[in-house]
This record gives sequence, C-alpha cells and structure tokens, in this order.
Amino acid sequence: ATAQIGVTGLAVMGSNLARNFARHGHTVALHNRTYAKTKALVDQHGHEGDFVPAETAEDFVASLQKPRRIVIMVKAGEATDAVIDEFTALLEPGDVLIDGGNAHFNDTRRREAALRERGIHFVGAGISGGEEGALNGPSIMPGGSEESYKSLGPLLESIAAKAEDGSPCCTHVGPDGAGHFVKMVHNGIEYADMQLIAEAYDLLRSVAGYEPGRIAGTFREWNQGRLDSYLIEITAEVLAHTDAATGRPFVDVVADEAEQKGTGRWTVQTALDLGVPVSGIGEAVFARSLSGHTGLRAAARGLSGPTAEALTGDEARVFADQVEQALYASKVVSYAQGWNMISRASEEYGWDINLGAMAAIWRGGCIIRAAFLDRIRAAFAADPALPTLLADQGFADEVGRAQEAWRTVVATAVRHGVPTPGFSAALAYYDALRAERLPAALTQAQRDFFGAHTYRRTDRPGSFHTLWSGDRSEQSVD
Ligand code: NBP
Repeated sequence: ATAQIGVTGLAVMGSNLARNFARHGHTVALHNRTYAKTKALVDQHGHEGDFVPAETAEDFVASLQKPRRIVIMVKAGEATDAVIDEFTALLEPGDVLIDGGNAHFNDTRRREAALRERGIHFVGAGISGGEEGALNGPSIMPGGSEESYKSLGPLLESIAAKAEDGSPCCTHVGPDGAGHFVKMVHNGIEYADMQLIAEAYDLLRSVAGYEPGRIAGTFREWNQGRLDSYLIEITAEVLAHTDAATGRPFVDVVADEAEQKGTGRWTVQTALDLGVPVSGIGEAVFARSLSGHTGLRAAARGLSGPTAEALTGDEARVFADQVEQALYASKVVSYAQGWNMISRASEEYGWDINLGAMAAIWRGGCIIRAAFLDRIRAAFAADPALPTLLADQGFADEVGRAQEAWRTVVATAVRHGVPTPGFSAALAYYDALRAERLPAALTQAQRDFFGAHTYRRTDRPGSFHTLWSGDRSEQSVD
C-alpha cells in the first residue's frame, strides 16, 4: 500500500483533482466504474506524478495507506450512494470517505450518521471552482469530524487555491453536512452576484445607451476598484467578445434564457425552511426561471411600457457611476443575507461555523472570489458575533454613501421600464432592516382579526386578542 489518497470517479472533476494531488507530490490511487477512464488518465497524464491505477474497488482499497482516504467524485445522488455502499464494505474503522460532489447537505447528514455507526469518517466536502479549479486549486469546504480533518486537512490544503496572503482556501467547516451547506450558500451567492451584474449591464445598455464594447470597458474599470472580482472580470471578457459567424456582439447572439442546475433553488428552499430572508438569491433564481418562460414572455410582449429616452453625454456617464454604487450596495446586502443564512443554520444544526473563515476560504479558487471577501473576513475578525454585515461600520458607511445613487438607479430603472429585481429587493431589504416601525403591525392585527392569532403590544408585556366580531374589547391571552 503506497497511495496517500485515492480518487474514485474519474470524469472531468475527479481526473483534475487526482492530477492536482499528484502534482503536489502525493501518490494517488485511481479508480473508476469503467476502467477505460482510469487507463486514459494514466496514458495522458501519468508523467505528471505518481499514480496507482486499479481495475477493481478491492485493488484500489488495497493500494491505500491506512487510515485510507478516498475522494468520491461521481454524479451526485444515487450514484454517490451506490459508491458509498460499495466502499463501506471494504473499509475499516478510522478510514475516511470524502464526497466531493455537489450533494445536498441533508443527504450528507444522513450518510455521515450511517457511516459513523461503522466507525468510518464521512466527509462531505464542497469543492468550488469548476474544472479549472479542480486542476489548479479549488476552494474546498470539508465538513465531517474534527478527527478526520487531522489526517485529511493537510492533503486538501496542499491542493487548494491560495489567497493573496498565502493561506489555503480550505478549512474544516463543521460537523456532518456543514461543508456541503456552505458550498450550497456559496452557489446561491454566486447566483445573486450574477443577477446583479446582469442588471448593471442591462441598465448601462438600455438607460445609459452604451454598446457592449463600451460596457466591457466600464466593467474593466470597475474591476480596478472595490468590485474587483472574477465574475466582473469574465463579464468584461464576455461583453468584449464578437461572434465570429455574424460579427455581432456575442451577448446579442446568445438566447436570453438562463438555465440552472439546482443549487440556487436548494439555497432558497432551505432558506424558506430556516426562515431567513435571502431575497437577493431568491430574485436571482426567479429571474432565471422567468427568462426560460418563453411562452409567457411571447404572450406579454405587446404590453405597454414607458417611453423614456436613453441618456446621453455627461448624464449617461454620471448614471454609469451611480450604477457602480448601486451594484456595490446591493452586493453588500446579498452577502449579508448569505452570511445570515450560514449563521442561522450553524445555530440550528449546532455546527459552530467560523463565519469569518468562510470569507477567508472564498478569497481564491471559487467563482465568487473577490477582493471584497477579505473585507468580510476582516469584519468578522473585528467582531465574531457581528449580527449582519450591515452592522460593520465600514460597510455601513460605504452603503450609506452609496444609497442616494442606489435609490436614483432603482427609480430610473422603474421609469425606463428596465427590470431590476436584484437591485430593488436589496434596497427594500436595507430599508426594512433600518426601519423604526414596519407595517408588520398591521399584518399581525389582520391575523388577529380573521384568525384570533393574538398580538403583542408595544406598551406592556403579554399576548392579546381583540373581540373583532363582538364589542371589540381586548382580552389578555395566556
Ligand atoms: P459527472 O457528474 O458527469 O459524473 C460522472 C462520473 O460518475 C463518472 O466517473 C461515472 O463513471 C460515475 N458514475 C455514475 Br454517472 N454513476 C455511477 C455509479 N452508479 N457507480 C459508480 N460510478 C458512477 O462528473 P463530473 O462533472 O466530473 O462531476 C463529479 C461531481 O462533482 C458531481 O457531483 C458534480 O456535481 C460535482 N461538481 C462538478 C463541477 C463541474 O464543474 N463539473 C464543479 C463542482 C462540483 P463511468 O465513467 O463509469 O460512467
């Protein structure tokens, strides 16, 4: 037994992870249901490091040093359960089985509990960064027992992306499903970021009257400042790209229907269960759904809208600057919501997640990597119990300075009939959070009226019900 780590499931993600391990000096055992993929990997990349290919699961397990560490990179769902069953029979107490696929965190909790009974450590590890990240350095979010991280952590940290300060983008997130949970929220935040960027583009195009090439330049400028991030960078590249077949801007020849694989939807479904408002992610998921309803959209195409003219000259330039401010403020709100969700789940499931550490490991390797995340890390370093990012003085000041522009942008979008669900929902959340009094008082009174659901008063303790259908006197309810 010579291999320090094994990878089973050698499609694009598994192959790239295996090569990443090997390039970092680890001896890597290889296995795939269909041996041809294992053989192809060794034939093409065998020279990159030490690989131990195996045709059978038994030979694969036998080639691993104890405690054995096996990364499963197969299609999420039933395939993962099948592979877990196959390997559980071959492993011993103390061995570590890692699921690096995109599993739902509840599946991970179920699998972890079942394997724990047999003394096997099951680690649900979120891995972000796509194919390129898997090969050159992903952001890795492992859950599972602390004990498993002792033997697994150094291996994972060696292949993870490195932040600018050199620290690895990998840390032990928390027990059982914590790793896959934060990976899910990461993807949800990614949806929200992409939606906000899309709205900024739409406004620059439809209100400021900019062409895609010019918008690419604007995004490149923004990428020099506080919005510096991978997603802004690739936005500029996409917008600058010309379609070879037609000579038109590439963005104009792509069908305007955004698809989704499901992690955004999972985030919103879970947020509803936890009672955490993640309106930014919700609007992003709904915006993608709406884009795909081509029949509905065709039926509504004749509806009337405003006739506002595009801005020109200095007015357009001023507006573009305001859009940067609205984008930044909305982004702060959407990250605040995402972190709220992680914090709430950490309490609910007893995960004790270090909130600042999540920002630290997303600084590199993953799709939402950005300079901004170091600010979030610093905010939690200054106050680990920060109830919302908006309570951090630095963020509060920045959003406060941006709010006039943010309101102007949302109002202008409404006047021009440009949909900005992300910007608008973020602003509504900001205004609701900071409100002295919410109209929820009226909502609760209505609930008491039709359903005797009772209410609390602002001037004294207790629960009360008004006899709405009687003499409207107030009763104290225990
Ligand atoms: P796929 O998700 O396409 O899965 C293909 C692999 O699963 C092959 O190795 C295949 O073996 C194996 N497999 C299947 Br399908 N059913 C199996 C079964 N019943 N028993 C054993 N093996 C089975 O591969 P991928 O795109 O590399 O993704 C791997 C995981 O990583 C997924 O969970 C994915 O969600 C996650 N992920 C992907 C990305 C990405 O950018 N693609 C990013 C982050 C995470 P075979 O060769 O014998 O058919």
